Amino acid sequence: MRLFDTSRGAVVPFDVAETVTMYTCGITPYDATHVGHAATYLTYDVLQRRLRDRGHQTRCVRNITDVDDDLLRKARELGVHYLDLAAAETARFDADMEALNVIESFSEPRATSAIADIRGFIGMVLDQGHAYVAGGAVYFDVSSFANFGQVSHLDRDTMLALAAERGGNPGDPNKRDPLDFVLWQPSAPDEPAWDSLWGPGRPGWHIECSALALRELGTTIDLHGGGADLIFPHHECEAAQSEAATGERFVRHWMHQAMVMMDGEKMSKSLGNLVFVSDLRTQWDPRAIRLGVLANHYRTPWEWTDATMPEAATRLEGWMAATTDGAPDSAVAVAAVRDALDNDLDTPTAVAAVDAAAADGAGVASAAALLGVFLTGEPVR
Ligand code: 5CA
Ligand code: ZN
Repeated sequence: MRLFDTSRGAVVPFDVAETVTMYTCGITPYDATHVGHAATYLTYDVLQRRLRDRGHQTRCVRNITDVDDDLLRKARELGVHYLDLAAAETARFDADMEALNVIESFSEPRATSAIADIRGFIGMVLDQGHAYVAGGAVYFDVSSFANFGQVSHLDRDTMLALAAERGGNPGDPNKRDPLDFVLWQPSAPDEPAWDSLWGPGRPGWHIECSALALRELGTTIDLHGGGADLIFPHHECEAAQSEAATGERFVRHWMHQAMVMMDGEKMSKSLGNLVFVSDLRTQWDPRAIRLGVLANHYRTPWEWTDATMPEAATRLEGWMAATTDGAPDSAVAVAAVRDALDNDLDTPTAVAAVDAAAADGAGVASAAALLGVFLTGEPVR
């Protein structure tokens, strides 16, 4: 199997042992799940299905960011406890993932479950001389880590611009370098705070994923995923602090889902150009939602339009119509889907192969199942 690796910038062999360890960045539960989130989790779902088909076991951890600036702001606006908001939105997310038949995570740990792990992890980074304490906060010292840039390969100006845009607060006067990032920070008066050696506070964003990956999967993981919007700063910072803490390689393979767009911009909660999975589910078969996403390649940004769902529903009908009692199940389509998925998870080619077999009147239940679309019998999760 070959997959594009963000860090190496090329499609490379994905060589793994029998058990494959994966970590994908999960949701910040302050609003409902949109199609962009769903695309990310469907991509790692299809990857896991093919790995299992190839005889591997997969362990995919997906965190829940249940303490964070956006979540705290929304809870404040609504006048509810942030953990109540997080629990309600996590339950909606779980229902969406179940409807889309996304394989259950190996574990789904919440950031607030990891405060002790995070404090210990920050201690490791400090002990190794890669962090400093200033103003009740702990910062990662980017100048101490020669490999900063190993994931994103961005130049310093681009890093600074992205850090400013994505909550990195480069103007913080306590920082020695504007690219330094926070591992622990003092909480505002109405925010949750936990005791620590550096004063009461809460974790920085990146640290939860490093601490949880280490706790749940160990020092080095086979594959780390998430949307391409996380390459910098989130994944770059994760890699730096994890390798600074353990002295070992953090991730063997970085795989990123390109952005799903709407009206020419990244689909996002903050811009409001979004389509919620829970709304789509009231109108469409969830298998068609899955097909609407998988008709696009994970590495190319694509636009969600009004035509996406009708096209996907027509496709699903065609597959179902071909898969009637007595129609032979197409072995050609199964082989073509496997080949396409092994070639950098080329789901559009896989979907087209199933279309072709169905158009010839062959049954496509086995081929569709490789994509997580169950035309007959009970769905497998
Ligand atoms: N909790 C953090 C990660 S630790 C976070 O980014 N949460 S999120 O709710 O904003 O996004 C959840 C996942 O969906 C992330 O992997 C993110 O990269 C991905 N994502 C967000 N928007 C899109 C989009 N428009 N297209 C594809 N993936 C997206
Ligand atoms: Zn993350």
